[in-house]
Amino acid sequence: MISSNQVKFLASSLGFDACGIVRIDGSILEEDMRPFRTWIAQGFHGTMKYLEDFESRAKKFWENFPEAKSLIVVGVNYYSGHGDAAKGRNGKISASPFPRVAVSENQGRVARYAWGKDYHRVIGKRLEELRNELSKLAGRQIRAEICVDTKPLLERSLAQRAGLGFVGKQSQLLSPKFGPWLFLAELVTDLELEPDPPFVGSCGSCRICIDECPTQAIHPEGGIDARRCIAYLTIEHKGEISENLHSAIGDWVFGCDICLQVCPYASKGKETAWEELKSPAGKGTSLDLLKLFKIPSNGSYEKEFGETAISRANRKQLLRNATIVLQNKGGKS
Ligand code: B12
Repeated sequence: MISSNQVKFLASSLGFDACGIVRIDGSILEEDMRPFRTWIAQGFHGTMKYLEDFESRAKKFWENFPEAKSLIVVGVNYYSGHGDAAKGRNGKISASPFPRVAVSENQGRVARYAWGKDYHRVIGKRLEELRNELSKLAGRQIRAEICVDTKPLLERSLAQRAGLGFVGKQSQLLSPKFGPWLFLAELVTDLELEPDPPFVGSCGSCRICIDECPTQAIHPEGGIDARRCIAYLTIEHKGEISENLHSAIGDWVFGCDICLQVCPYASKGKETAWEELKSPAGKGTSLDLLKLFKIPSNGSYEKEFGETAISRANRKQLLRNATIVLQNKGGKS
């Protein structure tokens, strides 16, 4: 029988920065689903239709894996370099001590999670290695489903249950060791493993992220209205962006990190050992906006950005974002 400590040792030797275990239990999955249901019912998911059938997909997923016993939740530190901090609504740059590096003229800011290679593939590959090593250790082909965003799992709640940190008001999993700069991923396995105690923590009375969000997307009790979130608007939303939100988008051409940067936990950021996730492996901290308009076709766009998470937005969306950022920059000078 494999112990949880053996799993954690293997995960750490493969480079995972955090690892915890959750025992699969219908009642905890149902408990996590309740706030999710309310969130959808309130329409906070905007046009992310794929979240509407999340619950039925989750039901199918568990029905197809009746022998599932444990969830191995891993965290991957993606913090690298100081990058380009951006100011929030009230002018705060960051609670962290990192210096501000301005994004130059004609450049649009990219959220940190997309600086390097696409994390879905990078982490997915390493989880395959973990699965193989666990099979060797178990002396049988274990069943383990890999999840990096791709399965109907509420990853942040699971990470809190696995003891990796707590869900902050900006709805990010905040790790006491890595702050908000942690990707989450899971192996759902048929291994019987000793679970970890859930992490107990909260933001207390801190509301910096709420006050600093330029579009007021964060609710006073925590949680996001995606329809106002710059990350949603620039990545997930396919149509026009309401004009009254344009100026708040500032110079963000893809994603947004303001509610992460201003969080007191942001200062926990330390250089990742995952070279694939650093700027040189991808497109880096910012994009040349004028160059974007010279990309001749969707095919060339895919060639340019296909290996990075930026390709989650299509060419039309990125050009829409670039137009808004150029207007914002023009307005300021
Ligand atoms: C849809 C989605 C989005 C949407 C909606 C975001 C949202 N807040 O839900 C948009 C496009 C806006 C988005 C943006 C970003 N995302 Co996103 N996203 C997802 C995705 C695919 C699903 C999330 C989901 O189900 N949301 C629905 C809501 C209801 O679920 P939830 O917020 O997790 O809520 C649960 C708990 O958090 C808890 N809860 C909710 N609110 C609160 C508040 C408090 C105070 C407490 C205690 C609990 C609590 O109850 C809920 C039910 O269980 C996940 C991957 C996954 N499968 O989980 C990645 C994921 C959440 N995203 C991630 C990242 C990195 C980002 C960005 C930072 C990217 C960027 N820089 O642009 C931003 C951050 C914006 C933000 N502040 O949330 C990471 C977060 C890692 C982490 N450390 O938390 C994830 C986990 C992907 C990954 N595999 O690493 N994302």
